[in-house]
Amino acid sequence: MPGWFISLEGIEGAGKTTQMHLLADWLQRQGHTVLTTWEPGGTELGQSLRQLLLHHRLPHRTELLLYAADRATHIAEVLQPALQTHQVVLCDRYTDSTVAYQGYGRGMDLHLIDQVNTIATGGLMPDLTLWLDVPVEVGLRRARGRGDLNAIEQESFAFHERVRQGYQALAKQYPQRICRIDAASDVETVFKQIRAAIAGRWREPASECQ
Ligand code: Z5A
Repeated sequence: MPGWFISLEGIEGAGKTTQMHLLADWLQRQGHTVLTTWEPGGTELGQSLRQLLLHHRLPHRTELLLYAADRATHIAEVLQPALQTHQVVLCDRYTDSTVAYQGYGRGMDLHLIDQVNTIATGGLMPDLTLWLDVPVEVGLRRARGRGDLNAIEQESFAFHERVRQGYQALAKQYPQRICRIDAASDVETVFKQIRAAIAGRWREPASECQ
């Protein structure tokens, strides 16, 4: 397999990080070289941006541009080099997070967000996006069970509902790229769906997930 780019998306507590590590192990056991990474914060500069983004209340445009700066750096320093050397890249959040959180959550103009995403990515999009979908009450219960809440986790229930609706809209808009995974069940059941989605995509690269 040449370089393959898979992003994992969803609201807080959807299980992205848990599933990304299971998936990395599974792919490695099949002989693939796998890189796991995340946004915001997948580079040294990104770590500083992450601190600003998650621990301060910033004006919305500032927030949007900092996510874009994090992404442009991440692509140049991490994603492109890995894809060029034929690795499988698993990325915890990417451009769909910006659409869902800044667009649907914050209510920023979706066209503006697309423009900023295009500038940041130069058009690099995942081959496959696994959208781990959970009801907001389930995701927040899991995330809040861990203690300290960051600025976004402290947003209202309605904010997180809008974010989830953003993912629903994206999945409808890009059915070939985005696979909805029912992430409300136990870890192994969720992982089984992910393996099936990936196997389906390998068999039929142009197929729709839903
Ligand atoms: N953000 C943005 O606004 N715009 C952007 O463009 C980008 C990001 C790129 C990043 O935070 C924040 O940045 C994010 C959006 C914003 N919002 N917040 N906050 P983050 O990276 O720190 O947080 P996160 O991505 O939301 O991660 P998370 O809360 O850790 O969720 P997760 O990775 O999906 O879940 P997890 O860590 O795998 O699991 C959470 C807990 O649930 C943990 O205790 C697990 O053991 C448990 N878990 C996992 N799966 C299950 C199942 N299936 N059943 C039961 N329990 C489970």
